[in-house]
Amino acid sequence: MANPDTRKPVAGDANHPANHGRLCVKGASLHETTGQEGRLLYPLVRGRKSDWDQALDEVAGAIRNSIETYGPQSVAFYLSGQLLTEDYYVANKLAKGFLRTANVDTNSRLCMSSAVAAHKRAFGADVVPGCYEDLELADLLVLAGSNAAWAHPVLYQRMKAAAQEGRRVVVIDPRRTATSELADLHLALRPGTDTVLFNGLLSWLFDQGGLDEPYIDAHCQAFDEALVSARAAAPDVGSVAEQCDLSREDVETFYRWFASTPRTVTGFSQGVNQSVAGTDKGNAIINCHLATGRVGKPGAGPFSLTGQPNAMGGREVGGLANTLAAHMDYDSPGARSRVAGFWGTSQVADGPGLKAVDMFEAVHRGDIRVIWIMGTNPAVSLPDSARVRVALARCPTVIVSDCVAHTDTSALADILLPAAGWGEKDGTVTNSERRISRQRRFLPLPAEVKPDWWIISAVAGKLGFGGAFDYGKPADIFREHAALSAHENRGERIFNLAGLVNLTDNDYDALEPVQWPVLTGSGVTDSTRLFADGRFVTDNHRARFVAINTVLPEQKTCDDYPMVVNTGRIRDQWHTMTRTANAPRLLAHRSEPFVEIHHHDMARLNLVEGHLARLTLNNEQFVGRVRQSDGQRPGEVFIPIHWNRQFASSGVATVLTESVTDPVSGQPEAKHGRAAIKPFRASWHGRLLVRRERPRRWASDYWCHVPLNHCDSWWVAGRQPITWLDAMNDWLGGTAHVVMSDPAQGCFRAARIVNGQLEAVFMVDKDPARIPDAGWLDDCFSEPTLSESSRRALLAARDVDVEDPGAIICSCFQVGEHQIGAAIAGGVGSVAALGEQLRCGTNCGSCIPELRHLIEASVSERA
Ligand SMILES: Nc1nc2c(c(=O)[nH]1)N[C@H]1C(S)=C(S)[C@@H](COP(=O)(O)OP(=O)(O)OC[C@H]3O[C@@H](n4cnc5c(=O)[nH]c(N)nc54)[C@H](O)[C@@H]3O)O[C@H]1N2
Ligand SMILES: Nc1nc2c(c(=O)[nH]1)N[C@H]1C(S)=C(S)[C@@H](COP(=O)(O)OP(=O)(O)OC[C@H]3O[C@@H](n4cnc5c(=O)[nH]c(N)nc54)[C@H](O)[C@@H]3O)O[C@H]1N2
Ligand SMILES: [Mo]
Repeated sequence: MANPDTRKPVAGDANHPANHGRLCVKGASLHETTGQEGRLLYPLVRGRKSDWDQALDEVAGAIRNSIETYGPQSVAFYLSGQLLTEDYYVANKLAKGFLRTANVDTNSRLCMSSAVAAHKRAFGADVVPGCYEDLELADLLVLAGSNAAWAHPVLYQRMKAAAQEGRRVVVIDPRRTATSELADLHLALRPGTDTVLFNGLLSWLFDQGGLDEPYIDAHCQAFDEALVSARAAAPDVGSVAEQCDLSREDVETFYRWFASTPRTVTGFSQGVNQSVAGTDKGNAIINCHLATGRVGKPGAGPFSLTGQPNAMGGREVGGLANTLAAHMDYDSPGARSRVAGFWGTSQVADGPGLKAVDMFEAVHRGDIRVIWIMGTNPAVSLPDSARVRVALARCPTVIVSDCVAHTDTSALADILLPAAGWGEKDGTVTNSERRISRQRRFLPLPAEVKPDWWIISAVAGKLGFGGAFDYGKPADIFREHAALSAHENRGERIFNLAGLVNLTDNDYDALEPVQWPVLTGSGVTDSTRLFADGRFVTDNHRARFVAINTVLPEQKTCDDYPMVVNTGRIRDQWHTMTRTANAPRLLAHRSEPFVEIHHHDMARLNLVEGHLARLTLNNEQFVGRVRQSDGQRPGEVFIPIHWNRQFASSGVATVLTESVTDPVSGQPEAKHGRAAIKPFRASWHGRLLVRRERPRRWASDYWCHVPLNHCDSWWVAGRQPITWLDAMNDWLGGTAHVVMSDPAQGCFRAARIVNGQLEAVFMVDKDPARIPDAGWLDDCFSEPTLSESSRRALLAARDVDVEDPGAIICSCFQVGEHQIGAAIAGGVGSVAALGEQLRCGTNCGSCIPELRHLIEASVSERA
């Protein structure tokens, strides 16, 4: 937990072309997560504190022994889009160039690999043709499988601000999201049916004369095959409507708008990529853009919205198992010898390695015996994560480089290496529009912490490859990376940083954000948009239509597991929350795992708002708070991906998503799990607050850890009744001083005060809705001596003289639902007026959809 007051707040860079200085609430809270608390500060070997020399010997020894005994493929690297390009480059080079193992993959496999594969199929290379400005210039913005309001909030603010007269937005997502606020048309399609919708669009464009035939003739190939497949799969609007479970009118409206709007951008994200048909979905979208000649033009193009800070950089260095390096695949002509010559090695891996899901299966089987995981938390994020944990537990040597000490993956590591985190590391990242930005270090490296590139290079040195890994600083690596991209590149490879090869150290430090390709001299081109001239990077320079013959995933639900499980992100948490959970204000929006479900299902299944529900699949379970959401389709639930075993008893979403992958990209299906659902029958619910660093002895069937500003807290619940007076001292870490017990109401409250300071509070109720908010109590923990009035108010859990703000809606200014409700009741009728009165929504803006929703709800209630 951070003390927000001791660190300087973070500000955006007003000159950066991507955000113009705007930050989302996670970015604006970064300073609360950069402390040393919870950090991994020194190497650990089998649980024992170690030093670098010994830890590096252990890593090098394990790799060497495994290669000698079992061959190079027994060693695997699992990398991440959290790494900087320089880190990534060095890891890829060591594994593929010197250890001769092709088993290098990255968490981008779970994220962008379907988009990568779709780009390669259509354009000949993994290229996002457009840029962010296109999302502003578009007259029709289609957002497919993207909740940008929460997942790309800064870009979303740009899209929103750019709404010019007549601009339309279509959101394609099975559930209503914060992003649908922007939608003129929301297509809540049956999950997985995007290929039908876009196949249908292609055949409709043909029927209606909406094709750009000259463009197709001059710049594309294989159109006829694509059209035949589209017509077979989606012959007419009626068939599309039926398969996608949409109304005919809505489908037709979308098709008409698409046909009549030259400036159309289709932004797509995980609702497209994370699917058994992810690559086909991507190509079905790109097909429609090619058919209308809308690629790489201002305000027109398909636009893959990338997730991680540096997913793109990882794609550029070749971190995916099927690529070699610098946008060259193993089978690109001459690639292996070119790369071997450049690196000065004869040990380049022979061919593509195992993709993430298969890689962990090979670990499970015992074929992979050493795995080095850097900057990712696969015990939480891979599908069927229960099996992934078994695989890691079985694996003879698991090496984990992370900046955080306790994660679900580090718990299974034999060797733990302390890596530098944001603010401490130095290098470059690339964003969705191919823009390379410097990330500059401004904090010292704490304790024994080292940057990832240093750790990997040091292991390379121990293995005898020091000459090829003799890097003194990130600039050395970047120049080499740029040089490889330009090496023997006469325009065949569009990823080319020739213009950055000769950067001096000072140039590198001062590097301004720049989009690739970056060519030199007379070859200088404008990299803002690519392919505008209709010349692609396939062999014959024509873009390829792809025939989409996807057989729709058969209904995966069954009598035992009837609910469709959709998983995704929430506004204020990042992935497995190893860092965002350190900022208490980021937990204020949603503090617990939850299940969003339609009220018809709630009624049918006896689920109650605010109580707990239990989702099960095989022997695994997910327990979360029930949230009624009529933006859910009946029969489908949405659960967040962020909670893990460090923060909740049963909050891991991936136990409900099975290891099913896209046949082309290998990307796992993460949006379409299945489960049985029931109320989690608790005889009591509680909230425990404890001053930090105190002994805690308690156990409950359900718990969820919520760090607060001045204390630690847990939501708890139990199936069996407990005699509170007996259990109390254990739970509070000593004698309770203030106690209130009302067994008839199932209500119990206790607090412990030591030397005048609040030490612990426990609140129990059979109805969780009656448990008070912890905000006021949290502040009481900071009082050096608890005042008499606070003491009296302890059991009410709030200062009775001050209004209770309610659940926090605006994280930036900590404005709660009750305050907003009161303002609306008092006549405030717009988001702007709310902002004037309470400041909510005036910083990052990501709560605006919820503010608008509250205003609308109150209007419709009054009506
Ligand atoms: N707050 C926050 N922001 C983040 C992240 C984070 O952890 N937290 N992570 C970053 C990363 S790495 C990524 S990859 C991005 C992801 O960004 P997004 O892809 O926007 O986020 P998700 O919530 O994973 O999924 C998007 C939507 O896909 C919908 N969906 C599910 N099934 C289907 C389907 O069959 N068809 C369609 N069309 N839609 C479907 C879901 O209902 C969901 O609303 O976010 C990035 N930004
Ligand atoms: N069911 C389901 N599963 C999903 C998804 C989904 O939508 N649904 N989304 C998928 C997607 S798109 C993604 S991107 C993944 C994300 O899943 P992960 O990659 O597993 O998630 P993170 O929490 O980002 O893990 C990053 C880890 O790296 C550490 N770290 C941070 N910075 C550094 C650094 O500089 N160096 C090192 N060595 N370590 C660092 C963090 O502490 C953390 O432990 O999850 C995927 N899994
Ligand atoms: Mo991602």
